[in-house]
Amino acid sequence: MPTVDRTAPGRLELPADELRAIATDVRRDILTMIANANSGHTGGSLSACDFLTAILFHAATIDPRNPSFDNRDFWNVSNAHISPLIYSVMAERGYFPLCELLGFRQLKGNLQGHPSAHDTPGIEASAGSLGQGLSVAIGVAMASRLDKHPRRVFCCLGDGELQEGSIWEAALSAAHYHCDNLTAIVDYNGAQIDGRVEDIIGIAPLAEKWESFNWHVLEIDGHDMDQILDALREADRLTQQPTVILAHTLMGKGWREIEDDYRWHGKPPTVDQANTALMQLGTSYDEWRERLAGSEVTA
Ligand SMILES: Cc1ncc(C[n+]2csc(CCOP(=O)(O)OP(=O)(O)O)c2C)c(N)n1
Repeated sequence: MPTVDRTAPGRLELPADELRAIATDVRRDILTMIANANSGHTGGSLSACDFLTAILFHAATIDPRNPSFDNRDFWNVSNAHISPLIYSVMAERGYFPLCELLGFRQLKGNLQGHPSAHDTPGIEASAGSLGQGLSVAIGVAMASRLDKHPRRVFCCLGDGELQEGSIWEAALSAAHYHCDNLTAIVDYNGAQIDGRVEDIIGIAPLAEKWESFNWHVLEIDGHDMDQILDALREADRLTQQPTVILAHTLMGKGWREIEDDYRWHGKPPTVDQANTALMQLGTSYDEWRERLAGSEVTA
Protein backbone atom coordinates (compact mmCIF):
# COMPACT_ATOMS: atom_id res chain seq x y z
CA MET A 1 0.00 0.00 0.00
CA PRO A 2 1.27 3.52 -0.79
CA THR A 3 2.51 5.31 2.32
CA VAL A 4 1.89 8.80 0.95
CA ASP A 5 -0.53 10.50 -1.40
CA ARG A 6 0.98 9.96 -4.86
CA THR A 7 -0.69 13.12 -6.11
CA ALA A 8 0.58 15.51 -3.42
CA PRO A 9 2.34 18.72 -4.47
CA GLY A 10 6.09 19.09 -3.94
CA ARG A 11 9.08 16.82 -4.13
CA LEU A 12 7.84 13.40 -3.05
CA GLU A 13 11.17 11.59 -2.60
CA LEU A 14 9.37 8.23 -2.55
CA PRO A 15 11.57 5.26 -1.65
CA ALA A 16 12.77 2.79 -4.29
CA ASP A 17 10.32 -0.01 -3.44
CA GLU A 18 7.35 2.33 -3.80
CA LEU A 19 8.74 3.68 -7.07
CA ARG A 20 9.04 0.12 -8.37
CA ALA A 21 5.37 -0.50 -7.56
CA ILE A 22 4.34 2.72 -9.32
CA ALA A 23 6.45 1.84 -12.37
CA THR A 24 4.56 -1.46 -12.60
CA ASP A 25 1.24 0.42 -12.54
CA VAL A 26 2.58 2.76 -15.22
CA ARG A 27 3.53 -0.21 -17.43
CA ARG A 28 0.01 -1.59 -16.93
CA ASP A 29 -1.46 1.78 -17.94
CA ILE A 30 0.76 1.99 -21.03
CA LEU A 31 -0.21 -1.44 -22.36
CA THR A 32 -3.89 -0.89 -21.65
CA MET A 33 -4.15 2.56 -23.22
CA ILE A 34 -2.21 1.61 -26.36
CA ALA A 35 -4.29 -1.53 -26.90
CA ASN A 36 -7.45 0.47 -26.24
CA ALA A 37 -6.44 3.05 -28.86
CA ASN A 38 -4.98 0.39 -31.19
CA SER A 39 -2.20 2.90 -31.79
CA GLY A 40 0.93 4.15 -30.03
CA HIS A 41 4.59 3.55 -29.25
CA THR A 42 4.98 0.51 -27.00
CA GLY A 43 8.75 -0.18 -26.99
CA GLY A 44 10.25 3.11 -25.78
CA SER A 45 7.36 3.77 -23.40
CA LEU A 46 8.22 0.59 -21.54
CA SER A 47 12.01 1.15 -21.63
CA ALA A 48 12.06 4.70 -20.25
CA CYS A 49 9.42 3.93 -17.61
CA ASP A 50 11.58 3.52 -14.51
CA PHE A 51 13.57 6.74 -14.69
CA LEU A 52 10.62 8.96 -15.66
CA THR A 53 8.74 7.49 -12.69
CA ALA A 54 11.72 8.36 -10.48
CA ILE A 55 11.83 11.94 -11.78
CA LEU A 56 8.16 12.68 -11.15
CA PHE A 57 7.71 10.70 -7.92
CA HIS A 58 11.07 11.29 -6.28
CA ALA A 59 13.31 14.01 -7.65
CA ALA A 60 11.26 16.86 -9.12
CA THR A 61 9.35 19.56 -7.28
CA ILE A 62 6.01 19.79 -9.07
CA ASP A 63 2.38 20.46 -8.34
CA PRO A 64 0.19 18.26 -10.55
CA ARG A 65 -2.96 20.28 -9.83
CA ASN A 66 -1.23 23.59 -10.51
CA PRO A 67 1.34 22.52 -13.12
CA SER A 68 2.58 25.98 -14.01
CA PHE A 69 3.30 27.25 -10.50
CA ASP A 70 6.39 29.46 -10.44
CA ASN A 71 8.67 27.48 -8.17
CA ARG A 72 8.40 24.19 -10.02
CA ASP A 73 11.26 22.19 -11.41
CA PHE A 74 11.16 21.64 -15.17
CA TRP A 75 10.96 18.26 -16.88
CA ASN A 76 10.46 17.33 -20.50
CA VAL A 77 10.66 14.28 -22.72
CA SER A 78 12.24 15.14 -26.03
CA ASN A 79 11.64 11.70 -27.61
CA ALA A 80 7.99 12.51 -27.22
CA HIS A 81 6.63 9.66 -29.33
CA ILE A 82 6.74 7.76 -26.01
CA SER A 83 3.67 9.74 -25.03
CA PRO A 84 1.88 6.71 -23.50
CA LEU A 85 4.58 6.75 -20.82
CA ILE A 86 4.43 10.51 -20.37
CA TYR A 87 0.64 10.50 -19.95
CA SER A 88 0.59 7.43 -17.68
CA VAL A 89 3.16 8.87 -15.29
CA MET A 90 1.32 12.18 -15.30
CA ALA A 91 -2.05 10.55 -14.59
CA GLU A 92 -0.61 8.40 -11.79
CA ARG A 93 0.97 11.55 -10.32
CA GLY A 94 -2.38 13.36 -10.44
CA TYR A 95 -2.12 15.80 -13.34
CA PHE A 96 -5.42 14.49 -14.72
CA PRO A 97 -7.81 11.59 -14.04
CA LEU A 98 -6.65 8.10 -14.96
CA CYS A 99 -9.80 7.56 -17.04
CA GLU A 100 -8.47 10.12 -19.54
CA LEU A 101 -5.82 7.59 -20.57
CA LEU A 102 -8.60 5.79 -22.41
CA GLY A 103 -8.99 8.90 -24.60
CA PHE A 104 -5.41 8.57 -25.85
CA ARG A 105 -5.03 9.37 -29.57
CA GLN A 106 -8.72 10.19 -30.01
CA LEU A 107 -9.64 13.04 -32.36
CA LYS A 108 -10.00 16.32 -30.47
CA GLY A 109 -8.94 14.59 -27.22
CA ASN A 110 -6.51 15.99 -24.62
CA LEU A 111 -3.91 13.27 -25.11
CA GLN A 112 -2.61 13.48 -28.64
CA GLY A 113 -0.10 11.00 -30.10
CA HIS A 114 2.60 13.61 -29.71
CA PRO A 115 2.18 15.85 -26.66
CA SER A 116 0.81 19.32 -27.16
CA ALA A 117 1.30 22.09 -24.62
CA HIS A 118 -2.00 23.54 -25.83
CA ASP A 119 -4.01 20.42 -25.07
CA THR A 120 -2.44 18.91 -21.94
CA PRO A 121 -1.74 20.97 -18.81
CA GLY A 122 1.70 20.01 -17.48
CA ILE A 123 3.25 19.50 -20.92
CA GLU A 124 5.73 22.38 -20.95
CA ALA A 125 6.57 22.35 -24.67
CA SER A 126 4.94 20.57 -27.58
CA ALA A 127 7.25 17.87 -28.95
CA GLY A 128 7.57 15.03 -31.41
CA SER A 129 10.10 16.40 -33.84
CA LEU A 130 13.24 14.77 -32.45
CA GLY A 131 16.28 16.79 -31.40
CA GLN A 132 14.57 19.85 -29.96
CA GLY A 133 13.87 19.11 -26.31
CA LEU A 134 17.42 19.51 -25.05
CA SER A 135 17.57 23.04 -26.43
CA VAL A 136 14.28 23.86 -24.70
CA ALA A 137 15.66 22.48 -21.43
CA ILE A 138 18.89 24.47 -21.74
CA GLY A 139 16.89 27.66 -22.30
CA VAL A 140 14.98 27.01 -19.07
CA ALA A 141 18.20 26.12 -17.21
CA MET A 142 19.91 29.34 -18.28
CA ALA A 143 16.87 31.52 -17.63
CA SER A 144 16.47 29.99 -14.16
CA ARG A 145 20.05 30.85 -13.33
CA LEU A 146 19.58 34.43 -14.51
CA ASP A 147 16.53 34.60 -12.24
CA LYS A 148 18.65 33.15 -9.39
CA HIS A 149 16.10 30.36 -9.11
CA PRO A 150 17.36 27.00 -7.77
CA ARG A 151 15.27 25.09 -10.32
CA ARG A 152 16.38 21.64 -11.47
CA VAL A 153 15.85 20.83 -15.13
CA PHE A 154 15.39 17.23 -16.30
CA CYS A 155 15.42 16.33 -19.98
CA CYS A 156 14.80 12.80 -21.30
CA LEU A 157 16.24 11.82 -24.68
CA GLY A 158 16.14 8.74 -26.92
CA ASP A 159 19.37 7.12 -28.10
CA GLY A 160 18.25 7.12 -31.74
CA GLU A 161 17.38 10.77 -31.17
CA LEU A 162 21.07 11.45 -30.52
CA GLN A 163 21.60 11.10 -34.28
CA GLU A 164 20.08 14.60 -34.58
CA GLY A 165 22.81 17.21 -35.05
CA SER A 166 20.90 19.77 -32.96
CA ILE A 167 21.48 17.61 -29.86
CA TRP A 168 25.23 18.11 -30.11
CA GLU A 169 24.96 21.84 -30.69
CA ALA A 170 22.83 22.00 -27.55
CA ALA A 171 25.31 19.79 -25.67
CA LEU A 172 28.14 22.18 -26.51
CA SER A 173 26.12 25.17 -25.26
CA ALA A 174 25.07 23.57 -21.97
CA ALA A 175 28.67 22.77 -21.07
CA HIS A 176 29.98 26.12 -22.27
CA TYR A 177 27.46 27.92 -20.06
CA HIS A 178 28.09 25.57 -17.11
CA CYS A 179 24.45 24.50 -16.80
CA ASP A 180 24.92 22.47 -13.65
CA ASN A 181 21.19 22.68 -12.95
CA LEU A 182 20.54 20.48 -16.01
CA THR A 183 20.31 16.68 -15.99
CA ALA A 184 19.78 14.82 -19.26
CA ILE A 185 18.79 11.15 -19.20
CA VAL A 186 19.29 9.03 -22.30
CA ASP A 187 17.09 5.98 -22.82
CA TYR A 188 19.96 3.85 -24.07
CA ASN A 189 17.94 0.85 -25.34
CA GLY A 190 20.06 0.37 -28.47
CA ALA A 191 16.98 0.22 -30.68
CA GLN A 192 15.10 2.72 -32.81
CA ILE A 193 12.29 2.89 -35.34
CA ASP A 194 13.77 0.71 -38.05
CA GLY A 195 16.66 -1.22 -36.53
CA ARG A 196 19.51 -1.23 -34.04
CA VAL A 197 20.94 2.23 -33.41
CA GLU A 198 24.47 1.02 -34.15
CA ASP A 199 23.32 -0.28 -37.56
CA ILE A 200 21.46 2.91 -38.57
CA ILE A 201 23.98 5.59 -37.54
CA GLY A 202 26.22 4.45 -34.70
CA ILE A 203 26.55 6.63 -31.59
CA ALA A 204 29.21 4.63 -29.70
CA PRO A 205 31.37 5.29 -27.78
CA LEU A 206 28.66 7.36 -26.16
CA ALA A 207 30.12 8.10 -22.72
CA GLU A 208 33.33 9.36 -24.31
CA LYS A 209 31.36 11.59 -26.68
CA TRP A 210 29.49 13.35 -23.88
CA GLU A 211 32.69 13.58 -21.81
CA SER A 212 34.48 15.23 -24.71
CA PHE A 213 31.63 17.75 -24.81
CA ASN A 214 32.48 18.52 -21.15
CA TRP A 215 29.48 16.86 -19.56
CA HIS A 216 29.63 14.82 -16.35
CA VAL A 217 28.65 11.30 -17.43
CA LEU A 218 26.99 8.61 -15.33
CA GLU A 219 26.23 5.17 -16.70
CA ILE A 220 23.60 3.02 -15.01
CA ASP A 221 21.20 0.11 -15.41
CA GLY A 222 18.08 2.10 -16.30
CA HIS A 223 15.78 -0.49 -14.75
CA ASP A 224 17.54 -0.52 -11.38
CA MET A 225 15.70 1.96 -9.19
CA ASP A 226 18.52 2.25 -6.63
CA GLN A 227 21.00 3.14 -9.37
CA ILE A 228 18.55 5.65 -10.88
CA LEU A 229 18.11 7.41 -7.51
CA ASP A 230 21.86 7.45 -6.83
CA ALA A 231 22.50 8.98 -10.26
CA LEU A 232 19.81 11.65 -9.82
CA ARG A 233 21.30 12.55 -6.41
CA GLU A 234 24.84 12.74 -7.79
CA ALA A 235 23.67 14.97 -10.65
CA ASP A 236 22.06 17.28 -8.11
CA ARG A 237 25.27 17.59 -6.10
CA LEU A 238 27.55 18.30 -9.04
CA THR A 239 28.53 21.90 -9.80
CA GLN A 240 29.98 23.61 -12.88
CA GLN A 241 28.94 20.95 -15.41
CA PRO A 242 25.68 19.54 -16.77
CA THR A 243 25.17 15.82 -16.14
CA VAL A 244 24.03 13.15 -18.57
CA ILE A 245 22.80 9.81 -17.25
CA LEU A 246 23.19 7.02 -19.81
CA ALA A 247 20.44 4.65 -18.72
CA HIS A 248 20.94 1.21 -20.24
CA THR A 249 17.46 -0.18 -20.84
CA LEU A 250 15.56 -2.77 -22.85
CA MET A 251 13.00 -1.70 -25.41
CA GLY A 252 9.68 -3.24 -24.33
CA LYS A 253 10.87 -3.91 -20.75
CA GLY A 254 8.24 -5.78 -18.74
CA TRP A 255 6.65 -7.78 -21.56
CA ARG A 256 9.04 -10.70 -22.07
CA GLU A 257 8.13 -11.60 -25.66
CA ILE A 258 8.99 -8.18 -27.08
CA GLU A 259 11.98 -7.12 -24.98
CA ASP A 260 14.89 -5.77 -27.04
CA ASP A 261 12.93 -6.10 -30.32
CA TYR A 262 13.02 -2.87 -32.32
CA ARG A 263 9.94 -3.92 -34.31
CA TRP A 264 7.93 -2.89 -31.26
CA HIS A 265 9.16 0.70 -31.42
CA GLY A 266 5.80 1.95 -32.69
CA LYS A 267 3.53 -1.07 -32.82
CA PRO A 268 0.43 -1.41 -30.62
CA PRO A 269 -0.44 -4.75 -29.04
CA THR A 270 -3.82 -6.25 -29.88
CA VAL A 271 -6.13 -6.60 -26.91
CA ASP A 272 -5.21 -10.30 -26.71
CA GLN A 273 -1.49 -9.52 -26.77
CA ALA A 274 -1.94 -6.78 -24.17
CA ASN A 275 -3.78 -9.27 -22.02
CA THR A 276 -0.83 -11.70 -22.22
CA ALA A 277 1.56 -8.91 -21.28
CA LEU A 278 -0.66 -7.68 -18.45
CA MET A 279 -0.83 -11.21 -17.02
CA GLN A 280 2.97 -11.05 -16.74
CA LEU A 281 2.44 -7.84 -14.77
CA GLY A 282 -0.07 -9.43 -12.41
CA THR A 283 -3.36 -8.23 -13.90
CA SER A 284 -5.48 -8.60 -17.05
CA TYR A 285 -6.59 -6.23 -19.79
CA ASP A 286 -10.20 -6.17 -18.58
CA GLU A 287 -9.25 -5.69 -14.94
CA TRP A 288 -6.83 -2.83 -15.65
CA ARG A 289 -9.10 -1.16 -18.20
CA GLU A 290 -11.83 -1.22 -15.57
CA ARG A 291 -9.48 0.38 -13.05
CA LEU A 292 -8.83 3.20 -15.50
CA ALA A 293 -12.44 3.59 -16.65
CA GLY A 294 -13.79 3.60 -13.10
CA SER A 295 -11.43 6.29 -11.94
CA GLU A 296 -13.04 9.64 -12.42
CA VAL A 297 -10.82 11.15 -9.80
CA THR A 298 -7.05 11.18 -9.88
CA ALA A 299 -4.97 8.26 -8.59
C1 LIG B 1 13.17 15.19 -36.67
C2 LIG B 1 12.54 13.83 -36.70
N1 LIG B 1 13.00 12.92 -37.59
C3 LIG B 1 12.43 11.68 -37.64
C4 LIG B 1 11.41 11.37 -36.79
C5 LIG B 1 10.76 9.98 -36.91
N2 LIG B 1 11.08 9.15 -35.76
C6 LIG B 1 10.22 8.98 -34.76
S1 LIG B 1 10.82 8.01 -33.55
C7 LIG B 1 12.27 7.77 -34.38
C8 LIG B 1 13.37 6.90 -33.79
C9 LIG B 1 13.79 7.39 -32.46
O1 LIG B 1 14.62 6.43 -31.84
P1 LIG B 1 14.87 6.47 -30.29
O2 LIG B 1 15.14 7.86 -29.90
O3 LIG B 1 15.91 5.46 -30.01
O4 LIG B 1 13.47 6.07 -29.66
P2 LIG B 1 12.94 4.58 -29.32
O5 LIG B 1 12.98 3.79 -30.60
O6 LIG B 1 13.83 4.01 -28.29
O7 LIG B 1 11.53 4.80 -28.84
C10 LIG B 1 12.28 8.46 -35.57
C11 LIG B 1 13.39 8.45 -36.53
C12 LIG B 1 10.97 12.35 -35.89
N3 LIG B 1 9.97 12.13 -35.02
N4 LIG B 1 11.56 13.57 -35.85
